[in-house]
Amino acid sequence: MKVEFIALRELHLGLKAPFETSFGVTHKRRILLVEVQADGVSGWGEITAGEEPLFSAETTETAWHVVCEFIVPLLLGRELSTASEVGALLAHIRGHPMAKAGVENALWDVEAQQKGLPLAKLLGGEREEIPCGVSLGIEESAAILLDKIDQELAAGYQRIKLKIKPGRDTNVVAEVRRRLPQIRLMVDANAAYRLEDLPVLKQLDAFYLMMIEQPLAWDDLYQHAQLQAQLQTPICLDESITNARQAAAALALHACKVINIKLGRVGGHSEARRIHDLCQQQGIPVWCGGMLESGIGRAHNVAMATLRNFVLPGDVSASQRYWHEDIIEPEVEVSPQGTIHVPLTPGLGWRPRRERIEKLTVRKELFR
Ligand code: OSB
Ligand code: MG
Repeated sequence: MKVEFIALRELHLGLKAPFETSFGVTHKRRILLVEVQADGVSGWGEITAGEEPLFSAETTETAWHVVCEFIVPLLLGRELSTASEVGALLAHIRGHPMAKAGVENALWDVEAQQKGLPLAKLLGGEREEIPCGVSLGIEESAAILLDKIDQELAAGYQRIKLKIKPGRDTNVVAEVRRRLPQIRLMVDANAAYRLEDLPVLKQLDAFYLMMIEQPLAWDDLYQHAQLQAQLQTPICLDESITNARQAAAALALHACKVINIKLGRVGGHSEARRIHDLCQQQGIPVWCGGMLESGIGRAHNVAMATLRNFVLPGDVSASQRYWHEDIIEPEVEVSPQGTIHVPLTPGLGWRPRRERIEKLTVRKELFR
């Protein structure tokens, strides 16, 4: 594959409803799309950086800068035999995994199309459908939240994840558990607690949650290990797992019992697969996280989640939960059984809607 052309686009998509986590409220997404052409084939990737540096250090703006100034010059005009070579070419750039992932993943799409394979197959995925859950933001009241949960369960989703923060945790979870004692339920704190909050976190053990996601600091492993030793509920790490070395350290320290894999957070498909393989060897289940992606990022998530050790329902759900109109066709749909059927066509399996993408684009940079 000779990299002939790279386009970086920023487009704005308003969420159907605001999404609140312990770190803030998101109303609209500033989405960065990477299009890479090699040997006449176009591949697409999405950069999942947030608008503000609240989930991780990256932002839409830092990713734009790093792609244009540092990543494009390394790749443009280069001959690659596989997308898996991109990681080594970018390894000396410290950090910025989301910027790297957007570009690397576009090349995975190119490679899959060139080989006539669905991306899932090229990655070594085995599932024909993937199990889906939903991530629900913090709401004004437990009553509002319960209505949303009812809706999602009726749609077929296999597990419910609730965002929590100090003061909006045990009370809300208790209420949900009272009404719905049987459902597969978990919580995500997005690093809102400290080890001193152990008494509150211990109270959560009473609700037999599947797991508690990222209770402590975004860059911590050691305190999570201390916490896990005192909690019954399995800890799942999200923010802290930025690459396969961190995953190995987390497992060696017993800092978690589950890992959430996000393509952007770990720098793309190659590193995601390394984490997946490591967890599989050590008997640690993984699931695919979400970052309020457009259809492009969502399609990549679906492909990754077909790998064998993605045994738990992820945060990959239907396009229509987020957007009035997505930028791919068809949209990502979820079956009444709470699964997404993996497409069998070459590449991503969902077609980017060029006209709509162009219409939503607020800036673009083209490199030849
Ligand atoms: O921590 O998993 C998270 C969204 C934005 C940033 C971080 C997270 C999330 C979600 C939503 O939980 C997942 C989704 O539905 O895309
Ligand atoms: Mg999370």
